Amino acid sequence: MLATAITSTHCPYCALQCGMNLRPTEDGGVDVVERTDFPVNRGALCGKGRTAPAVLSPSVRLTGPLVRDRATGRLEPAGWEEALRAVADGLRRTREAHGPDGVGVFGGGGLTNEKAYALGKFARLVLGTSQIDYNGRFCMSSAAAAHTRAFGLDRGLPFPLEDIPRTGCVILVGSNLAETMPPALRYLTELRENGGKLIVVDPRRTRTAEHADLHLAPRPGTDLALALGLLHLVVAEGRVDEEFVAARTSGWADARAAAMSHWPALVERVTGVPVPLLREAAALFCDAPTGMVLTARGPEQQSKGTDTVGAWINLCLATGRAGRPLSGYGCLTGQGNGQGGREHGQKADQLPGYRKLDDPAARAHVAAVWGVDPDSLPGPGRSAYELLDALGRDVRALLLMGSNPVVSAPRAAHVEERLRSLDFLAVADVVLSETAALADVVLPVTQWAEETGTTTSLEGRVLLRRRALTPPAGVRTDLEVLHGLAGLLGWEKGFPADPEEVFDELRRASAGGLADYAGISYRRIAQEDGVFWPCPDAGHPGTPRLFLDRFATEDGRARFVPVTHRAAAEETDAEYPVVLTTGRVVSQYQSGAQTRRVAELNAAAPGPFVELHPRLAERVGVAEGDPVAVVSRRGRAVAPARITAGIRPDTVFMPFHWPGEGRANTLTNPALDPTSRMPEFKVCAVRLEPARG
Ligand SMILES: Nc1nc2c(c(=O)[nH]1)N[C@H]1C(S)=C(S)[C@@H](COP(=O)(O)OP(=O)(O)OC[C@H]3O[C@@H](n4cnc5c(=O)[nH]c(N)nc54)[C@H](O)[C@@H]3O)O[C@H]1N2
Ligand SMILES: Nc1nc2c(c(=O)[nH]1)N[C@H]1C(S)=C(S)[C@@H](COP(=O)(O)OP(=O)(O)OC[C@H]3O[C@@H](n4cnc5c(=O)[nH]c(N)nc54)[C@H](O)[C@@H]3O)O[C@H]1N2
Ligand code: SF4
Ligand SMILES: [Mo]
Repeated sequence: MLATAITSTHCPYCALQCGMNLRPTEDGGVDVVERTDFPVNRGALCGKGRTAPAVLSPSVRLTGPLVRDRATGRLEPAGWEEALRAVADGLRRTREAHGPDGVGVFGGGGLTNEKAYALGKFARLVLGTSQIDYNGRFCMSSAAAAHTRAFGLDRGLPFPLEDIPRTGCVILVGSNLAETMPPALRYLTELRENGGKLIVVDPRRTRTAEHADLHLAPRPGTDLALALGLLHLVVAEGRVDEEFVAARTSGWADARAAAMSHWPALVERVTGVPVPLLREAAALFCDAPTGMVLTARGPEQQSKGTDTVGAWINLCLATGRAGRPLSGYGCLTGQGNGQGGREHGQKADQLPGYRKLDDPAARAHVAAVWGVDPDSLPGPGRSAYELLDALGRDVRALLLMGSNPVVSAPRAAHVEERLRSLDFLAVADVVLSETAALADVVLPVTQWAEETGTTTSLEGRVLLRRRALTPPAGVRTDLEVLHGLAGLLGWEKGFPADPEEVFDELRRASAGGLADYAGISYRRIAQEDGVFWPCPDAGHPGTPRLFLDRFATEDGRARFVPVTHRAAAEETDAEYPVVLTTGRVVSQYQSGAQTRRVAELNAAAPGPFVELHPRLAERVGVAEGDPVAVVSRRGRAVAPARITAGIRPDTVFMPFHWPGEGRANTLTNPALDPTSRMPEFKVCAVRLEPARG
């Protein structure tokens, strides 16, 4: 059936959740057309959003279930009944043989709120397992942990993006916004047009850094020292906002003492950022009447990511740049539902509404909504990498929905081997991803334009994606998949396939929690350009700006955390003398499962590369385009050299969007942050070799 009218919705990819309109085409598909009424992007889209309908084509997507044939070992087409039964049997058998924790679940921050909620509920009730986590652990978990520690609540941005152009100074730490959220670059260019200052902290002179008043290029993994060095200067130069510190915070004395051991000269030695630039940054930040620090994956994806974000928060608190209009710390969350996906229970330690699984009151509340005994709910499980590492050992079967860890997990060759060692693997995906290709059963699901559901953007704004066209006959929604599996495993009720019904239950489950959605309805979202949580009741206006009166801690004060610098888990040495860092390019998304299937995007970003400085290239003996081997203690990857003076000579950069020989994650170090359990994607030690012949 053909959709007849234009449908207003949001992009399937990143956390900016740009508004777009979908217009039916003659062949039964949709085109993206401009939607100017959504304030966040005002019609602007990046190439990924513009080309998203290409992935709806049956030529690149899954159109029916696949079940692995025992005789041939190949994935063969199967009916839905057979496929769902095979999954239910696989999960049940493992549970019977190894207990409920023998079955694992892995989710994704791209799943809608409804799916994330249903998946967490499915794991805890139907499977009874504690072994659930998701790819958001690899994304913003360090910022989330630091947020909670300092402010008592974790919402990526405590203010809407529209506040950015009106602040006095922004320190943007390890975000390449110009490539990772292109329409949001406008907020930074408007900031500068208004006379505000922009400081970018990135070991590379990125397209984003090109816009900065001041670019600091620290050695990867040294942001903690950098932030402490700036705090040291703020104290030494008498720029602490003593009044704010006394009235709105606790713990300053210890945090101050910890920072004071980070002398500018020492910080220069650790970070490679010259003292005069440190002084200039501190002065720019303190001279402006208001200011913000925004972090993204650069400082967060480190084995000390939580403390690093904590240090940037300390800088904001000491200078009174928090809990006030046009000031504050924020994290630029990444995935389409990176914010909502971390609130509703697919995280190992969590129940809906950002409740804690080990809190008896939280268990009682959610168990009552679910109609079960609180004691029947399992306890907290393992973090994402620890779960992947346990596959084939004590976790023997896995249901995976919305992630492609064969490409995106750290130490990926090991993770791939763990996935292969499972007794049973089921993957729900829209395409045959590298991970789905390893599965015993592949369940093909509908895509963003074919289903309705909510996402929560990086601003904490709950948005509605609407169904714009009818999916192919052979695919089902993730909610239908969970509904079907729950039924086969004895749960006839409790797993509705209708998204609005799931959302209404989510609202009740979240009521009274930190991420309170109780007052948000599909109708309201549609009328109001989205609603910012917390929104406890239908009469509540929603909360675009947090913390203006008090922080979400028990005493209402923000907590300083005393932190000191420490080295990366893996330092360079004679054998591995170069630092590898990893990240993104504008035309590919994440593991590339979706965007590598779009011709226009592949033309723009055809494959992996190793970005390195001319001096390093000369030392290694490679010229532009030559294959270069990057070797770490985990493995070896090969990709063409891309030579640029915009990167530190001691550092190489690889994007992580591709599988195979150029897979960056073959190299990365799974060393985990002790609090957030974030792997160290942004720092490991490597050596380079020419790979000719
Ligand atoms: N095109 C595109 N856009 C995306 C995505 C995508 O895959 N492709 N993914 C989305 C998701 S899920 C996310 S999480 C966001 C990520 O968005 P970003 O965080 O902007 O992306 P990254 O490229 O991972 O890292 C940003 C920058 O960190 C720098 N960096 C590396 N090491 C360090 C370090 O030690 N310190 C500092 N300060 N900087 C460092 C890198 O050079 C890089 O320029 O993007 C979202 N948007
Ligand atoms: N080296 C390195 N590695 C990294 C990072 C880095 O900076 N460097 N960044 C990390 C970060 S921040 C992230 S977020 C992860 C992301 O890495 P992944 O978790 O692999 O993310 P995606 O590639 O988006 O994978 C999503 C998968 O789910 C499918 N999918 C999309 N929508 C749906 C849906 O609605 N339902 C279902 N069932 N499937 C769906 C897609 O087709 C795709 O196969 O990578 C991490 N890995
Ligand atoms: S910036 Fe993000 S949300 Fe906007 S069009 Fe691009 S991928 Fe989609
Ligand atoms: Mo992410």
